[in-house]
Amino acid sequence: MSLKKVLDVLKRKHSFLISAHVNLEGDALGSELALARLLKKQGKKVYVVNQDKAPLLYDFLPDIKTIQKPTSKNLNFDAALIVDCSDLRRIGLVQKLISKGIPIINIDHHISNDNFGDINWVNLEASSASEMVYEIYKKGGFRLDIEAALLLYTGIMIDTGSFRYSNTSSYTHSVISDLLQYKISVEKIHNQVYSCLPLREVKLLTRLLAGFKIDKFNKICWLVLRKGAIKEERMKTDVSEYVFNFLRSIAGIEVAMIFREVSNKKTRVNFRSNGKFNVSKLAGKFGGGGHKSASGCTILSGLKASQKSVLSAIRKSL
Ligand SMILES: [Mn+2]
Repeated sequence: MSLKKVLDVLKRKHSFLISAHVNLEGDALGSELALARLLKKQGKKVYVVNQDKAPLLYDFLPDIKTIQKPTSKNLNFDAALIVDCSDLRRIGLVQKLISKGIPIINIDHHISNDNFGDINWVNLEASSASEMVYEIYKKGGFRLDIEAALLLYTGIMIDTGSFRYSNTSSYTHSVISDLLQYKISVEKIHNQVYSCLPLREVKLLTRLLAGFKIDKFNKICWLVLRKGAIKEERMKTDVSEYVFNFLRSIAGIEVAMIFREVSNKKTRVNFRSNGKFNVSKLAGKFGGGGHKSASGCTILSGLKASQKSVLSAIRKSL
């Protein structure tokens, strides 16, 4: 079993690079920071390096300030632990820090994972990478503490949409039950993540949402974001979560999407499904990937052409 191999590397090696995907969110952050915490407690040297800055709303997470940018070239480590990534390109610029010969350990739960690691522990049953890091704690005999519990709870909460997506299992709830023994405040975490919007962002959000589109059968809905519609770096929140929550709540909706204009020849598309429709396959048609009910891709065409090709691909398989 690959978890055994992962545990073996964690014990044998002395210094580690840990990274997760670009566009950081709660599961990426929770899993990498909880893993880093475990290793540091064993006296190991750990560098957590991400290409992107964490969204401001995650400032409450323990150890978040220890995350480094991939600028320093002199990081010495003897293994690279990559969490929550379906392929190695997802870590972006952090790739260039990993020299040849350094073993890469792939810890992930995406259906589209391409087994990029020297060791691959890919568990499609896991709700989140954080749930997998929890298993590392348990099977490795490492002791959890309140900080690790908070990190893992946040990661699992984000990836399960607060325990309501189909990836939420009885095991997930048993993990949560254990984490709650560490006296973390569930109410506080939920407020920090979900009730944290500055008024100006709510106003922006309602303005954007007013322009959502829907197909004539009321099954597909989407929002188009022109370049500059959101100054992402100044936002406290990840707008897409709110947009998706809204779009997915329309009765009968099967697929919800956000089209983001990157340039006039490049569009980022994110997909969510309400269960039946497999959006991982859909994203795969455009070179992307993800989960059955949440995925994304980048299309090398403008907003208009991207909408057209995605909509026709959905109609073919609906
Ligand atoms: Mn995840």
